Amino acid sequence: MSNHKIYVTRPFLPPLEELIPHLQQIWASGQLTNGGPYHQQLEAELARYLGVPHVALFANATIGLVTALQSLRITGEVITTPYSFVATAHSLLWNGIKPVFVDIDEKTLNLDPSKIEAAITPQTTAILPVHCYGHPCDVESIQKIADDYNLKVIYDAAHAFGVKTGTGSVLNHGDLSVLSFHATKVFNTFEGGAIVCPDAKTKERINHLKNFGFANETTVVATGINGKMSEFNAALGLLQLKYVEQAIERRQAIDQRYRELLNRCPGIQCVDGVAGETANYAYFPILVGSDFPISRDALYDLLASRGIHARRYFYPLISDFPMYKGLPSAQPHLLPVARRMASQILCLPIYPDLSDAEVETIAGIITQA
Ligand code: T4K
Repeated sequence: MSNHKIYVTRPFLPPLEELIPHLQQIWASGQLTNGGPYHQQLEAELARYLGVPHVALFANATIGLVTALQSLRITGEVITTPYSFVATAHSLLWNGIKPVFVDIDEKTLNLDPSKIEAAITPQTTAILPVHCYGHPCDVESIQKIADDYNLKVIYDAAHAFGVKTGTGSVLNHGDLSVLSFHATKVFNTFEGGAIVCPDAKTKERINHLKNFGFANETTVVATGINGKMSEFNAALGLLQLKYVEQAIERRQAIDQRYRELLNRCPGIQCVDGVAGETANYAYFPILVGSDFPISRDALYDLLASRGIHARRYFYPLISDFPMYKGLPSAQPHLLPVARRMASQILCLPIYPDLSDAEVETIAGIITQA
């Protein structure tokens, strides 16, 4: 294993020979994009699999987020988390919206609902929470605040493919949810994403927005973008869907093995899911505490020196990047929990092809550090 590199993730791929007939079909039809048959089929099958009313496919989640905000005419200020991938906040700036960062909960690492109200101003129009690592936000508390203040809720559900709570798919909460099907995700179409929509009318509006704003051949109803998914990506998605349960089961086994090996390691805390959650095991985050013999960054370097490329998702905080750090809500003292988590977090490799022996090696390096 010494010269074999292990990354934080490796994409799941279906058998190549299963893709060939679909490529032949695409070649024969000449329909490469713009809502072709594979696109329509994947939208229908995903809605069924995920247990959601409607799915609008996208080229990636970032354009999905930008479009979701545009479709609800969100303006002014939006409350969001600093502890996420930078695309979350970028989607606000792309719409000319001011992000207002609110601290996270130390257990779930998601937006802390008890801190949202204090950040609401007359300019606030929406909340953009993230189901970080796929673990559900406190959706009930967030909805209560949104109802009280008449705010929209758009979930960045990039990590939350297939995640359920006691009431079904976590994607059914809020006004819209946005999924990512990037290569690094539990379900991938190489690049891709989707907006989960509550009704056909909303989906129709979103379909216009992702197709330059065209409502028909001659009518443009909005400043839309090109956010469409191609037939290639959609055909691949249909194949991936056949294997996704199997891939999640393998992830679950890896998660369990890491926990057995690391749970009693002083200074290491495995981030837990939320009670009642059906998880997708998208990530395996650990917190490296001050009682661990070496720092988080020293552990990251130690693993890297052994060919294991863990990742510090999410460090630095979004609020520390140059285009955000001048915002009043980005001041470090306002975000103490997010700051502490960003300094302790390390996401360990987890993906279906990771072997038990590799998991044991990784855990061994950590416990012996
Ligand atoms: N919101 C949230 C909360 C997100 O986490 C993301 C994306 C988005 C929105 C936006 O979604 P998209 O617009 O991308 O659909 C990666 C991904 O590029 C990004 O999609 C993801 N979140 C983020 C958490 O992780 P990087 O810069 O860490 O990727 P990279 O290229 O370093 O890949 C990580 C490891 O994965 C590599 O070391 C090796 C492996 N890998 C990666 C790729 C791309 C492969 O084995 N094969 C591959 O093709 O951002």
